[in-house]
Amino acid sequence: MREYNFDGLVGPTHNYAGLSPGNLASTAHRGKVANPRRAAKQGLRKMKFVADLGVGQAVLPPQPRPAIDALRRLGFGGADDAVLGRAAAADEGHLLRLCSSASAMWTANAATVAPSRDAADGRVHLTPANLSAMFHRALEAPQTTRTLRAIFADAARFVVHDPLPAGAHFADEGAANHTRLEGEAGAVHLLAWGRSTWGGGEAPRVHPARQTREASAALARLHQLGDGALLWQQHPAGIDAGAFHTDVLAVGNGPVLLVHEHAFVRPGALQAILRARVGSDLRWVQASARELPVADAVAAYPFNSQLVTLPGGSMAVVAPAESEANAAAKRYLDRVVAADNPVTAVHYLDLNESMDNGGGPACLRLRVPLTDDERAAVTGRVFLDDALFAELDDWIDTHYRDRLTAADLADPALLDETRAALDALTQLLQLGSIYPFQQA
Ligand code: SUG
Repeated sequence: MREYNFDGLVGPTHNYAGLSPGNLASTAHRGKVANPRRAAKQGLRKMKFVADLGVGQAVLPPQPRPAIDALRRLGFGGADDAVLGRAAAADEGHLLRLCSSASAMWTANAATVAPSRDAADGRVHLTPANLSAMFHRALEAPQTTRTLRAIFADAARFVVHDPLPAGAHFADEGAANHTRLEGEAGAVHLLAWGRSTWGGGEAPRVHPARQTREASAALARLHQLGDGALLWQQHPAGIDAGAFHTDVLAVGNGPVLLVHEHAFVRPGALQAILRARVGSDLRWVQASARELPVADAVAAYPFNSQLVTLPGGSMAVVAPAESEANAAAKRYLDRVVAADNPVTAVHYLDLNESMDNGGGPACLRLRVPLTDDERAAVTGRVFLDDALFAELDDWIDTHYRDRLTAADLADPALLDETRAALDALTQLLQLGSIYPFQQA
């Protein structure tokens, strides 16, 4: 079994609309002029960097935006340009901004995944996240389901479930709240949640908790994890400090967990349970709030790193450049490398366009562990090699603007450009017609 990181290509409508309360970067950068071309290239360069480390790398396509179909369902009628104009005039353009986000780039929120080795039926399980907590993200679920079903089509090896039923009760944010750890004693799926609709646990007071305990429990059932699942609460103080997903304050791989003391409630108890279930090779590397104030962890995102296993068996951290610039975050990552664990290097990458919307290296990828047989059964040309990298780089040059503001979202030319881009992309990735506008 090998891990493949499915990164989301940043879509041509990448912009800063301040859509996510509780995500401090999103709120702070509202109205900033975006550069979609640079954003897409930063993401693509990260994919190449990870692939060049010898780590499995693949790509997921963006979603059609502005979401004309959603705007029509909200009562904006007429031809496409009329829909855009009417939506731009309503609620000071807020509905158009909600329906135009390129947020599908953060594929850690696309789905939750269980490898075939851990599921009772021996298949890879994927459940697209309903993303019910935020309207602009909930729009992603139907297309994510179509896209994953096109790529993981072989029903003997893969099952792509329906997203959990919509609504607050089963609000699900995908793998951003999921960590699979594995050591000498076994594998554990740590499924973290922020609130429970049935009751239990102290809820955050300032910012919304996006994932429910009930959703996490449903994922454990769907993925047939049995005793392999462990449900645990995110620390409400962490959420209130801006850690809207678990992956803002923790990242795990194999027997290693990098974790801030405000990531989970009762960290000592969690560590003891994991040591028993993962094994004595568990490496729990905790940052205290004194060593790394949670505000620095949220601003610099050292935990929103990728923690990857290299071909030789050691591990590397792929961190955002913001973590190198923040003294406390860098000291912590240096300590991780120096401590007794498999981590031997930290690499810092410039992902500023995504970071300013609250998305670091970890947000941009969905981890899919596959056996060689399963990899061979994947549909489409999605695994990154040098040829695909070069073609995607050209594709970005051809189709992306280097400047985008909220006012541009009503431009009918932008809609035409994004459709042309996605149409060309599905051919390049050999995925067939996965978008409704291609079937109309
Ligand atoms: O859902 N930002 C995303 C960031 C997602 C980060 N993902 C993980 N932590 N796994 C969100 O809050 C901001 C869009 C805007 O404001 O324009 C946004 O959707």
